[in-house]
Amino acid sequence: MSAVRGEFSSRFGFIMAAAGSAVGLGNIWGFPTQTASNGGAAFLIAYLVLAFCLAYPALMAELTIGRHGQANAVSSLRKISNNLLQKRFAFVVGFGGIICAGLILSFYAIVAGWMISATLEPIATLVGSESSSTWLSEQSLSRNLIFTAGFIILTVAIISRGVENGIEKWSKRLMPALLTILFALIIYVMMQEGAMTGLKAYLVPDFNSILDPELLVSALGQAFFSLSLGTSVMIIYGSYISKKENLVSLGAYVTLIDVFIAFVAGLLIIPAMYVAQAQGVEIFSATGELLSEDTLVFQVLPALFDGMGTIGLFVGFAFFALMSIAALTSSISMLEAPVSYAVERFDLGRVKATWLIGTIIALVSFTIVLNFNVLFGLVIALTTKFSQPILGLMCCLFVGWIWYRNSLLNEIQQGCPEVASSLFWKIWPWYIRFICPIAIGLVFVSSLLG
Ligand code: ILE
Repeated sequence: MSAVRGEFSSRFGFIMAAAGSAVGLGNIWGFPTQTASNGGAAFLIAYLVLAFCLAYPALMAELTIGRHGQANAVSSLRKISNNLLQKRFAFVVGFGGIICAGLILSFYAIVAGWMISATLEPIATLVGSESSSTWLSEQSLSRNLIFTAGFIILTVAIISRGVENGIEKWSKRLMPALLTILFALIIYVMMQEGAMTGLKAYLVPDFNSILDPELLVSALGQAFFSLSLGTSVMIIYGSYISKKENLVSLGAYVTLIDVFIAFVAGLLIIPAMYVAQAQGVEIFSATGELLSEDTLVFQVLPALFDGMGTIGLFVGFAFFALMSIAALTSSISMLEAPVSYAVERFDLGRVKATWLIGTIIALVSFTIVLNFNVLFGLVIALTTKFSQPILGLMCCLFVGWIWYRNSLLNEIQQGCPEVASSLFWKIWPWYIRFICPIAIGLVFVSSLLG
């Protein structure tokens, strides 16, 4: 074991880091496009309810496992296991989450690479370098490999500096930058023609679709993905929280920020779609359905920015910088999951472990880039559709069925004595035992059938 474990130095630092992990492409790209294709505000309401009623309790399960274990995901799960069989199960769940995080990072880095090249493209246009601008804007092997590698190096550089000087310091810088750009863009888009129609579509619910099972399943899936559940990340971030901290309120802040940013991103993306529509870019079919979720960010919105002239260059720059920052704060958490394990299990130095794992992940990313049509969709489906819900479910089973109720509640009570007298926390272990696994199982089965 390494001599001194890292720890977040402040509440604010933890909240920024965990919210940074949660707030990613899932919020700024996934949530608004899902909302637009699933009945607007009805999806928003379902998402809000499910995020607080199901995803928050599951997030608390993962944070509590980590804070109790004060170790990487595998060791933390082992500490609450009572026999050899359970310890084996702990390894499967913890190590499975670590692999899942690494695989998510390997496709996330490719998408983030596109975001960074799209951020640089307006700069190349502004300085008049047409050849660079064309290279940056077109899909090519060289561009994709270079920017994927660049993004992984950036992630490695932050993680190799450790918890306080790496994760915490950079999350504290990047998250406020993300919020500033997001709000500046919203103000700009709201002033354009067509924005109000978009706002109405986003905020006025069609109550007929709110109980549509497909909508509920998508909303729950989105809530779990967005809180980075089932990837060991929240276990490892939980392990860096001091015993004096109030875990209950920390988890609530993270959920609130995650939901808030998804909501606010909707205020940007959905009105922007209607602004684009007003400017003649085709977004919706004659029956009002979103034409394509995949092309929205890389074709529809850039077409909108192009139509704005020079100011569009600045808006495009800000938009893709926002996406790149959101991706970076999530990717550092995905790398921390395997790195913390390697450091503690094999007694490797942090810098060495980070570069080693970063290199392995880069090799996986390159393999995906080189076999894009076959592997890209496959890795996304494997991690987000299968592994995340299954591992998230297993974490709930661990806390609900294996961890002794008293020891579990004792852990949460440290730093939050009110838990002892709260009805919610009396019910919570049952929730984690029955309701969360059933709900996650439902999402999983429906996504298999869907
Ligand atoms: N939570 C992030 C997102 O919403 C990632 C999920 C890390 C796997 O994009």
